Formats: sequence, structure tokens, C-alpha cells
Amino acid sequence: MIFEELDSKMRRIEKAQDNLIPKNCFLCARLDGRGFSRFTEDNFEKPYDFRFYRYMTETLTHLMSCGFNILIGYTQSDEISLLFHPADDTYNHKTRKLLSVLAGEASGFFSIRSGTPVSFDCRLIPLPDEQSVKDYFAWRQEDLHRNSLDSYCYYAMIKDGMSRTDAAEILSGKKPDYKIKLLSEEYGIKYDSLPDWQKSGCIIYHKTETYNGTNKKTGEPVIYTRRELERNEQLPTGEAFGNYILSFLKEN
Ligand SMILES: Nc1nc2c(ncn2[C@@H]2O[C@H](COP(=O)(O)OP(=O)(O)O)[C@@H](O)[C@H]2O)c(=O)[nH]1
Ligand SMILES: [Mg+2]
Repeated sequence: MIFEELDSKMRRIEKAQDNLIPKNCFLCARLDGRGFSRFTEDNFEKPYDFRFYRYMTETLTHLMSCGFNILIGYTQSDEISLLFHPADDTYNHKTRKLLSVLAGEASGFFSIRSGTPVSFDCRLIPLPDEQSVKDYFAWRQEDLHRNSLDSYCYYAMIKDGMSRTDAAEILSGKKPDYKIKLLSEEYGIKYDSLPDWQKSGCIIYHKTETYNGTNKKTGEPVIYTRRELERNEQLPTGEAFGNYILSFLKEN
């Protein structure tokens, strides 16, 4: 078979699996560490470790600077959510390119930072409207709230010598108020006083800063702007968090 015939036959077969994200939606990607329960077990403080969190925020910063136009990124636990800028059209939003490049960039970056080969999976979520954008981020933040309270209770009991089965059984079906009281009265941990990043996560966003400078050729004073990454680790919660996320869509 001559090359041109083979090339066109094989490309047709390959392209049959190519999907595109629809244009009329807000595109979100979520990356999640693969097998991180096991990976974190031996390498990091339980339930939360600032070094692990730093690797996650650095990986998020990397994802926001690696060639896509990302409006905001949110990280909690071992996951990262990226909200694409409505104007982004990288790779024509071909799913296989977005999925593989984002997962590859996150896996490579985190592995180098942590010194251990790890990987992230990635999914794409086409959100149909602004309300779904609000709901999506409120959902991921609420997931953290629940997990952080559970994890603090669970590991306080384990560190106190309780078996994993007993600790899980005590927490099963209990309301948040019970868990907050248990932490405070039995273990002296005030849930409200724990660091915000452990309970609400972190948002990274672009900010345009204005600077005064000098034109090197003419010596004239000039004002210039630069797009920089900022982080917010004191996030609002619930409905207010959803509205905070929407404010970025309205600004841009
Ligand atoms: N030790 C430690 N573990 C963490 C930290 N942040 C997230 N994790 C763990 O990462 C895991 C994330 O959950 P999940 O994605 O469902 O588990 P996976 O499927 O094994 O990756 C949980 O077991 C968390 O306890 C941290 O700061 N320290
Ligand atoms: Mg995971």
C-alpha cells in the first residue's frame, strides 16, 4: 500500500474517535490524583499536610500558565477544577487533546515537585449555564467541608488508639453538629479555628496589575499592565461562593 492511501485510511479511523466540546457552554475540567489515599498514607501528615497542599497549589498555578486560557482554578484535597475562559478555543476544544494534555501537565509537574511518580485523571464538564457554574463550584466546596470534618474526627480517634472500623462506625450517619462537638469536647480541636484552606480550598485567578515604568529609549514615564496570578485562601462559602465564582465571568 502506498503511504498516502495508508495515511488517509488510518487518519479516518483515528478521527472517528475525535469528539469536540460544544461551543455554547462553560467548560470546566476536573483533575483528581490517582490512588492518592495510598500515596498520601505514608508520605504526608493526616488528615492535612501543608506540603501536600503546596504541591497542589503549585500544580494548579502550572496548569493556569501552560498555554490554556483558564479563568479560575480551584483546588481542594487531591483535586483541581479549572474553569476555562469563554474565549478559550485551545485545540478547537477536542476532548482527547484537552484530557491528555491537562492530565499529562498535572502528573508531570506534581511528580517532579514531590519526587514521586504519580498521575492525575481528568474529566471535562460542559456546564450549560451560569447557574450550573455556581452549582458545580458550590458542590466541590461542600464536598471538602464534609470530608474535612469527617477526616479530622476519624484521624483524631485513630491517633487516640481506636481501630479504623470502630472510628468509621462512630461517625457513620452522624450529623455535622455531633462531629464538631466530638472534636471539641473529646480532642480539644475547634473545627472553626482550623485553617481555611483545609475547610474551603483555594482559588487562583488572573489579576491585571498596573505599574509605573520608564520607556528605555525616550526616558519618558510610562504606565504598563501585567496579568498576574493571585490566590484567595479566605473563600466565602455556600451561595456566596457561587456568586464569587460568577463575578469572574462577569468581569471578563
Ligand atoms: N495525608 C494527607 N492526605 C490527603 C491530603 N489531602 C488529600 N489527601 C488524601 O487524598 C485522598 C483523596 O481522595 P480520593 O481522590 O477519593 O482518593 P483516591 O481515589 O485514592 O485518590 C484522601 O484519602 C485524602 O485523605 C493531605 O493534605 N494530607
Ligand atoms: Mg484521588
